[in-house]
Amino acid sequence: MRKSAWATIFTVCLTAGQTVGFPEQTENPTTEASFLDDAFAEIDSEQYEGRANFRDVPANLTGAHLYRVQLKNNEHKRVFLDLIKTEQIDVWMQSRGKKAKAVFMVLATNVDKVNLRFYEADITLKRLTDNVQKLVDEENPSENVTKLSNSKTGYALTWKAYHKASVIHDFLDNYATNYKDLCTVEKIGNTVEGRPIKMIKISSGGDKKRPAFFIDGGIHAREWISPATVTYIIRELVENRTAYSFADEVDFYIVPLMNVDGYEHSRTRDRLWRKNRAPGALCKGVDLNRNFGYKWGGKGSSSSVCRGNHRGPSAFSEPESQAIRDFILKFDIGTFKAYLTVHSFGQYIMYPWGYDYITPPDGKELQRVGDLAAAAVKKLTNASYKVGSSAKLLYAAAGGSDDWAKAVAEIPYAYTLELRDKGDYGFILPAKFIKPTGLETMAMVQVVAEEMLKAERLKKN
Ligand code: 0X9
Ligand code: ZN
Repeated sequence: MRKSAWATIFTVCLTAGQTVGFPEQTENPTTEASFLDDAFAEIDSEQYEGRANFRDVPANLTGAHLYRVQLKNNEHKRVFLDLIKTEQIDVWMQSRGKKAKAVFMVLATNVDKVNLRFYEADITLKRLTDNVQKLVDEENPSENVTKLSNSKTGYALTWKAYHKASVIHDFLDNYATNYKDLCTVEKIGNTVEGRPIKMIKISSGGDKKRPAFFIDGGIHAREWISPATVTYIIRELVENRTAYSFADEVDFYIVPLMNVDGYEHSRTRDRLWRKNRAPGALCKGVDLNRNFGYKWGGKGSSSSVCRGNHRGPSAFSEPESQAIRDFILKFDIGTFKAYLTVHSFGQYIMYPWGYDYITPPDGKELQRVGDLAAAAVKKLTNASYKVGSSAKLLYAAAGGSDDWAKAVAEIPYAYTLELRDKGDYGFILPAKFIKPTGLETMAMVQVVAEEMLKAERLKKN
């Protein structure tokens, strides 16, 4: 496999025992706040191997509460950290900074204990629901409700419900058949359980060399809004193509559902499953967003197989992450100019680095384009998205597809999108939000594509 120039430089640097590669801006590492940040980043490391977090046994969500909290000072953070370590709470989302926030779930059996602990520490909680199972039951309309669309479009996929993997894949195949000049579908690999990983290329064709744009969805099984939104983008680029002047200038390569096995597991067995379905005697699954091969094994990634952020035995140990790597590296470095990896939730537009609290040399440009995307969304649907580097906004987590895309595949405009919502429903976002989320994500794609094209034109002139 061909190695990029940067990858070679990194290898040389690392053998020399240094951790350089990019000029980096580091935050003061000695403050109390950063001590706590590192504690959060390392929380899932082997020291805290626990039992309640055995995610192979689906949690009983009946009577489970969901809360939002603001961690206003270090004491708040310490209490919160302790509840994570003792596995009394299951964190769905957390952010850093002065207004550090978290959304977390408490199983029915722990509700009283946890409430008491927060009360003693004088921390106010906002309860979002007292029965997570009810959210799950009401999230997705039945197939009967959506069936009618099939006769109109020729495919069963709708944006009124979350659909099974085969319906998503049939939608791609339908486009390959009905839009032969525009769409091609390729199986770029197989999952651990042998399901196909499908990629759709949307391109006006011909020999013209266009900048390429890669989008991955559904790395994390439970983030259903991701594949739903990415298929919405595909539909826009195909059926509503004339609305986007950039569409003919860019070649799109889109994998709407990377973690096919995990998604199916989340649909049928365990709604909150996150990882792939890699086999394991004790626990299954590797977090595919900790398995990519740049700074693999670093902060915020666990070697413990039962953890939600288990990084796997080695970089790219998993067929799902391998498929993405091998597909992208088949092209010359410089072909891809933009990479979006689509997740939920929290409403963030984030750029590298994720592996540590530092930003790449072109961080200002990534911030500028991110700000433009957030402004476009604000205008369109009034939803607010925060923009920044992912480690600084959320937490440090090494092995993400975004960092790999930026550092190794040398894709300049690499972003992670955390879609809706801000935690009212979290991962269990009702299907009625698919359309507005799709609409605003398309606006982000448009801004990134247009700004990337502008930068290309500037380079040429
Ligand atoms: O933790 C993650 O993988 C992402 N958040 S999520 O809630 N969707 O799981 C954030 C990833 C940001 N990027 C990197 N850390 N590289
Ligand atoms: Zn995710």
